[in-house]
Order: sequence, then structure tokens, then C-alpha cells
Amino acid sequence: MSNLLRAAEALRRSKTVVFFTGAGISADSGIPTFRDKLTGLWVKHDPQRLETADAFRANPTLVWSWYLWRRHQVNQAKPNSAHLSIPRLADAGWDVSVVTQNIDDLHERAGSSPVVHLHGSLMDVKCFGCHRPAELSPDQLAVPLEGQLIEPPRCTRCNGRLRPGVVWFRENLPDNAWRSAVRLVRACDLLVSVGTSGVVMPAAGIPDMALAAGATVIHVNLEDVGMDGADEIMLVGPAGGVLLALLQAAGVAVLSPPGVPT
Ligand code: BJW
Ligand code: ZN
Repeated sequence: MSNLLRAAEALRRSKTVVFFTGAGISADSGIPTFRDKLTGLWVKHDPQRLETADAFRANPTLVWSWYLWRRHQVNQAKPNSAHLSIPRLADAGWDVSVVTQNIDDLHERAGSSPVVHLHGSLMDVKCFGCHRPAELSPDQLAVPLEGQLIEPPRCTRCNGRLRPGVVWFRENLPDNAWRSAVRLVRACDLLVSVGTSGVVMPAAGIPDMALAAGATVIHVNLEDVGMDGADEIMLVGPAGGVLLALLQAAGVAVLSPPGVPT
């Protein structure tokens, strides 16, 4: 039996499904993964050197401008057929939740709920000093013009610099998000892991957590990520096309947008 048919059968047999997603699910919406080279204004920067607390300490203006630009990039992007397939499954009667490593809001805009953000959100802001959440006014959200760098605003309580509400390396994941993810993953029959390189801990341990709890795990990736346990199924291909094909093979009605192979 082909992997697609095995996966469709696993989906048909399941009731509670968790989609565990990474940067690859948003790639077809034009949001680069962490392996892609930067383009445009940021071509000469290495993202790994902008996405740390040390980088923010050393050059808060550069890092803040980088996140403002990414927020703008996400605001202009649209959910693709992979994001859109997930709520269709919920509409068809499955109990579906999303646990994402992504800091964009494309799952929410596609209509998924609940969505657990393990690595925070681009739309949130907090204080680097006192860690309290903060709000930005519309003028503080202006997109940096070419070459323009914008200083981070200051916290109204402690005058610390405001920073994006995302999780950088060596920072703990938000407790409530991690606890919700563990609860959902331990209770699911099927976990569909989409577009993640599976190297960043502790999130990378989630597929194993699902397997240990007795679930089946389907991996969807452009590359064969080499997971071949008895309860694992690998589907190689772009997330949008693969998820549409999986839903169709399981008998879920899907309308494919123009240009998306089914
Ligand atoms: C497609 C596709 C298509 C493409 N269709 N597929 C040594 C030193 C310091 C720390 C550590 C250490 N060893 C371990 C650690 C811990 C560290 C870690 O895991 N490091 C590893 C790299 C080794 N983890 C942490 O630090 C975490 N915190 C923690 O552990 O706290 C405890 C602690 C305290 C003190 C010290 C040490 C530990 C926090 C991790 C936070 C991760 N943050 C980021 C940035 C978020 C903000 C931002 O975006 O700016 O989160 S890093 C980045 O990686 C981002 C992502 O969510 C995360 C995962 O990436 P993802 O989603 O897998 O993307 P890619 O690009 O890697 O892969 C894309 C995949 O899609 C590929 O496989 C493609 O093939 C595929 N694909 N197009 C289908 N169309
Ligand atoms: Zn503060």
C-alpha cells in the first residue's frame, strides 16, 4: 500500500488530530524558512545572528527593525492551501488542534482553533527588562523604509526596551503553551508533523511524545526526513499539495485553489 493510502487510512481511523507545524508550512505563503537565504534589504544578514537575546543587547535597533520588517512581511502574506486544509478537517468532524513553532498568524487567519504557539508570536511585544506584555501604537508599527533603522520603543513601566514576543535560543518556552501542547499531543490519535526540520528542542521532541502515547505520526516534508518507525508514515512533497491529497484520499471534500495540484 502506498504511503498516501496508509496515511489516509490512519486519518480515517482517527478522531483527535494534532497538526504540529514548522516554517515549511508557511513557505508557500512566501515566508522564508530558517534555511533559506535572506533576500531584499536583509540579504547581508544571517538570521541566526539577529534572532538572539545577545543580538538584541548588542544592537537593539537592528534587531527591532528586522522584526518590524518580518511583521510587515507576514501581514502581507496569505494562508496557503496547507493552512486552509486544516480547518476543513475540523469542519468534516475531526477534533483538530494546531501546535506550531511558527510566529506568524497564518493558522488563525486560515480559521484554525485552538492554535498553540510554542515560540511566541510576531504580533506580541514585551519588555526586555521587566518581561511585561506591551502594546504598540500604529505609528510604532510603521514599516522601516529601505535602509532605515528604527529604535525599539520604551516600556512605560520600567523604561526598558520593548522586544518582540518570540522565543529566542536559550529562552524557555511559554509555560502555558508548552503545557497545552503536551496535553493535546498526549491525547491525540494522530499527529501530522508538517514542514519542520525537527532539530530545535524541546519542540522537536513532540512527534516522539505522540508516538510514546500510542498515536500514529505522519511527517510531511519536501525532504524524506527519514522517520520510519512502525507507527510513522512519511509523505514527501510540498505541504499544500500533500495535505490536499491526504484529505481527498481520506474522503474529505476539498476545493483546490487554482494552480494547486491535487
Ligand atoms: C517544507 C516546505 C514545503 C520547506 N512543504 N516542507 C546548545 C546551546 C544553546 C541551546 C541549546 C544547545 N543545545 C540545545 C539547545 C536548546 C535549543 C536547541 O534546540 N538548539 C538546537 C539548534 C540544538 N533550544 C532552545 O534554546 C529553546 N529553549 C530551551 O531549550 O530552553 C531551555 C534552555 C535554557 C538555557 C540554555 C539551554 C536551554 C528555545 C528554542 C527557540 C527557537 N526559536 C526560533 C526563533 C523564533 C523567533 C524568530 O523566528 O525569529 O524558532 S529558532 C527557529 O527554529 C524558529 C523555529 O520555530 C524553529 C524551528 O524551525 P523549523 O520550523 O523546523 O524550520 P526550519 O527552517 O529549520 O525547517 C523547515 C523545514 O520545512 C525543512 O525540513 C524543509 O525541508 C521543510 N520545508 N518548504 C513542506 N513547501
Ligand atoms: Zn518594563
